[in-house]
Order: sequence, then C-alpha cells, then structure tokens
Amino acid sequence: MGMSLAKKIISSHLVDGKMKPGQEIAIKIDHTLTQDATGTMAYLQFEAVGVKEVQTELSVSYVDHNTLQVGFRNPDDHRYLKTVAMKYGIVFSPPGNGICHQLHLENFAQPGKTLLGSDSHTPTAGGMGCFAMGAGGLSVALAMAGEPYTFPMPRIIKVELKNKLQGWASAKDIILYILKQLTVKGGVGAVLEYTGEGVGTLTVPERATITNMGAELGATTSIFPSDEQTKKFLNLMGRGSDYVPMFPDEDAEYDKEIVIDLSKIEPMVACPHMPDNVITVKELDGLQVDQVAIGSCTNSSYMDLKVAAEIIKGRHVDPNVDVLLSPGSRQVVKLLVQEGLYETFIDAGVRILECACGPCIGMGGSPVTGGVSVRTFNRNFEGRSGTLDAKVYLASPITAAHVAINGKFTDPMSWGKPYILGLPKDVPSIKEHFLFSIQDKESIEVYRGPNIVPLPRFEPLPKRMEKKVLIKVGDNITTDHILPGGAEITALRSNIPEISKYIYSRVDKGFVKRANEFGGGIIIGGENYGQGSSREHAALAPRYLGVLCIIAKSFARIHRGNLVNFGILPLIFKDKKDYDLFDIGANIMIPCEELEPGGEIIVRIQGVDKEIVVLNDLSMDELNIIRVGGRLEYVRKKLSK
Ligand code: MIC
Ligand code: SF4
Repeated sequence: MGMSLAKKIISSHLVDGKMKPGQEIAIKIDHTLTQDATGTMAYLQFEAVGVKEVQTELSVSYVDHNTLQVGFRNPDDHRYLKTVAMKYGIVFSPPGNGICHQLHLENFAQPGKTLLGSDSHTPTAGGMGCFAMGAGGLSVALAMAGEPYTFPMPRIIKVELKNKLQGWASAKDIILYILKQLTVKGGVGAVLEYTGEGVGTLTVPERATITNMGAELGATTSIFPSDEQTKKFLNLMGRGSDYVPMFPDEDAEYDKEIVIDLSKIEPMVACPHMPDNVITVKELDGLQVDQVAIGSCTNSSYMDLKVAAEIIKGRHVDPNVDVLLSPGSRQVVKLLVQEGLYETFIDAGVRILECACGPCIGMGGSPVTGGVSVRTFNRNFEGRSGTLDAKVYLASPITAAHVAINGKFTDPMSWGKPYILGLPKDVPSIKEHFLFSIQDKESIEVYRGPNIVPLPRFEPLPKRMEKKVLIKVGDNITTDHILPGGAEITALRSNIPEISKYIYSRVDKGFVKRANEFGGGIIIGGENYGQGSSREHAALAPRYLGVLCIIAKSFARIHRGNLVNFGILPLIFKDKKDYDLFDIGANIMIPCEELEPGGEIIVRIQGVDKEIVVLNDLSMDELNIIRVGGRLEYVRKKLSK
C-alpha cells in the first residue's frame, strides 16, 4: 500500500519512533514561526537554552496579535522581539506587516517542509502542502535550538472533495460544514488530508481557509497536495522556485475516509459559542446584527476582501451595523488600493483597521452589550470578543458583506448572481518590510524593558501529592476560558507573576484567591480540556499558582503538551463517571512515585474516603520531564551533563 502525503512528509523527517497512530514520534522541524503574544516567552526560553543561533532553515518572528501599544509594556516587548530576532538569526516581521499566517503563506511557506508555530492556526500553511503544526512556545523554542518535535503519530483522515462549489458557497462554508459533521473534537489525534477532483478547483488562499480552521476540529494539522494551483500561487508571489509537486501515492492507505460533495454546500454559519454549532445562513434569515468584522488569519486574503468589496460596491453599510475590516497583509492592502477597492470600503462606511489580528483576539472592536456580531474569524468562544454576553456568529466574507449592507442575515437566494472569485494577475512585493538578521550578531544588545520578568523556575513533582481541588469545569474548556485575551492581559505575556492574576478570571473570580489560600492545587476538567489556542501561559501561569495536576476526561493536544512542558501532571479518568465525585475544596492524594508511563494509579479523595483509578498517556520522557519540574529544567539538566 502507498503512503498519504502527510505520512510521506513525516517519514522524510522522522528522527525517532514508529509511524503507528497514537505512538510517540519525533520529527525534524525545518521552519518555525512565532507571534508576539507567544513569542516573548518562546524567545526567553530559547535564550535560556543557550544556543548561539537558530538551528532551523528558517525562523520567523511576527508581531500581529497585540499591536495596540497601550502603555510601555507592549512596545517594549516588540523591541525585545526585534533585537532578539536580529541577534539569533530570525526574520522579523514588525507590527503593521500583517497577520502571521497570511504573511507566512505569501512569503515563506513551502511544500514538503515541516513548520512548527507557537500559534494554533499554524496549519494554515497546510494549504500549500506544508506539514504545519501549532505548539506551545517552549516546544517552538526547542525546535529553534535544533531539537526534534515530539507528538503522537496522528491518524490520517482522507477528505475527498467531489465536484465544485456552487452559487455563493465558499471555502469557509466547506470547513464550517466539516465542523458541523465532525465537531470540535472530531479531528483530535488526526491529520485531515484533502484529495479528490474538488481540490483542483480551490486556490491556495481558499485551501488555507480550510486548513486554518482545521485547528477548530482539534486536528494535529490539515494538508492539501502541492499541485498546479500551488505552482500558480507561488509564481504569483515571486517564489516559483519554492514549488515542489507533492501528492499522496495513488494507492495511499488512510485510517478513515470522508467524502464531501462540494456542489451540495451552501453558505453556513457557526452560532454562539462554539465553531461547531453550525447551521445554514438561510436558517438565520431576518436576524438583526450589530457588528460585522471581516478579517483574521482565516479570511483576510486578497480574494476574501475583493469579494466583500464587490458585494459592498456602490452601497453604504447599514447604519445600525458597525463594520470593521482588518486586512491580512500589506500586500492585500496594496492590491485593494491598486484596484480601487480600498476606496470602495471607505465610501461604504467601513472602518479599516491595521493589518493585524485585531478584534479576533479582543484587541478592540468589542461588540455592544448583548450584541450580535458576525465575524469571518475562526473562534466564537464566549467572551473572546471582549464583551461577555455578546453573541458571535462565524461566517464567510461573502455572508458578512451581505449582512453589512442589509443589517441582518438574509436568505442567500436573495443575493443575486454570485461573484466569481479569482487570484490577482500580479502582486506587489512587501519583502522590504521584513528585517533579516545582519552578519555581526554578537554586537547586538537584546533590549529588555521592565515588563520582561525572568522565567520562574519550578520544583520537582512531589513523591506524594496532597492538594485540594481548585476548580471543576465542564467539557470543551478553551484556553480563552483559562487565560483570556484582550489588550490588557496580553500585554503581560512576558510577566508570569502578573498574568497569573487573570487565570480563570472570566469563569470564576475566586480562582486565584483560592489557589493562593490552598497553596496551589488540582483542576478537574471534562472532555477536550484546553482546546483552542496554543498559549502556553494557560499552563505556565496555573503552574506558577501551584497547580500540579489536572484530572480530565480528555485533553486537547497542544494544551496537553504545554502542561507537560511546565510540569503539570495530566491525568485521565478511567471511568468518566468518577468526574461527579469531585467538588471544589476536596482533598486529593496522588501517589506520584507510583506513576508509570501509560499506567494506572489510584487517587484518593480524602474526606469522602473514596478511591478512583486514573490513567496517564505519558511517555517515559514526558514523565521524567514532569518529575523534574518541566521541560526547561529537563533540558538544563541534560545540557549540564
Ligand atoms: C488565538 O487565536 O487564540 C491566538 C491568540 O492566536 C492563540 C495564540 C495566543 O494566545 O497567543 C492561538 O491560536 O494559538
Ligand atoms: Fe490572530 Fe485570530 Fe488568527 Fe489567532 S485566530 S492568529 S488571534 S487572527
């Protein structure tokens, strides 16, 4: 039997392990990317490892998440990121250039390469046949230091696309449709590999919308072949020499197969507060809307904004709707200007923001109290917009543009003749806006503002853990629940003592106080604990508060990796019903010295005098990392030998 494309790339980068689903493998990482919100910590960790220069073929540091520069903290962090990049041979993309994933696709992503990024939407680059995964900052820091990346070998799911899209349906509707079928847990432990005749009908930016939102399925990554469309896109970007054809073998073996008939897909929308809560746009006909936000790494390409502009052209947005637009990159803006479409937006009353993540991570643009917001983004978790009771709907730029002019959702049947999408003829280069490391790196002084606080160091895991339950949460808890975004909190990403004060602040205001009073403790979670973003602060800051263990029904991959990295023990209920036995304040005893990789241990709930069996899916290495107090301690020990 032949190999899938994902397997081909994994096998050509395999450093350790067997390609058996679920078994731990280690692969060589060719490229890395970071963004500012996770980057400060990643580079502090990279510096702590003590390597002179990045060991990858290419590492890029983007500033796109928090570009508001409210107060000194945020601009100081940007200065740190710039100087650290120049010192260690990293390409630096300053604020204003655009959103990391859009920029990476345009300027750096390459078919057949492995890419590790400290952002969960790194799989966007899978749109051009790159094997791209999101991970915590520390994992990316270690990859920059030349360490292979370790993760469980994923199952490879074949997604066969039949026929082609019809009417107003677009790439966003395909991925929303898949989310409806598979749910936010459906991709856990899997790669979605797209094949079939429908693939050739989709351009690279459309494919990237689909691979981007594969993150919302919990997938390890998503990947498209590198074909004529890829060649066309790379040629357009002036990077024709980066093209390599990459396909699965004709008789490739897959772990599962799904068939999707593109001609049956209609405009879809994800309703509050989960990306898999998907219905058709038609079903929302008549729903009044307060805000429309177009942009984010999912839908801010030239094609996305062009079609929105064509729909809005000659009209004014509805006076009751606040319409925000954040283009994906300077290149996209230049194209819009060239084609007179920037003016279209201005004349229509659209508010054009900087090329950055913006409202997607709550950097301004919060909806009105209880407001309805339609966003072309990828996440609609409760409170993520910055307004706790806002109702956020996720839709395509086509749907969003129609809502903007109508002030409400309308039936796509009333939208008239669909506009035909296409790539631009020619694109302007923005290469001069990246900073490339100069030769004399030694002379560069890394700038550290007062907000850069040294990394905390952690104690080894106790032999016997006796701790109280600090909080008990339900299924699908996101890292946004654990650590909210927004300008105020994100500015503290390089200051763990300060940022730790916000842990669970939107879910349970008493959490931090309790953690301090109880001297740390244990968290009880449901299914898919820690889904969503890669922000390692959602593990690092709880660890700083003394959280030593999380017992959950299941964990999301990136967050589980972050827990291990910072020495927090992720344990899994053997019998999910045992979840009901725990209450806040319950005293738990865990005999940590009895832990064995992949084994079971008995946990005692003191007071109610009950014992339950919990499992772990840790490898020997992971267990050793947790035992010494986290991966940084582990690497330090290894290097000191
Ligand atoms: C997100 O979309 O949630 C973010 C903000 O891009 C995060 C990273 C972060 O919190 O810094 C992600 O997706 O990993
Ligand atoms: Fe930025 Fe939003 Fe994309 Fe995250 S999901 S990288 S915040 S645009």
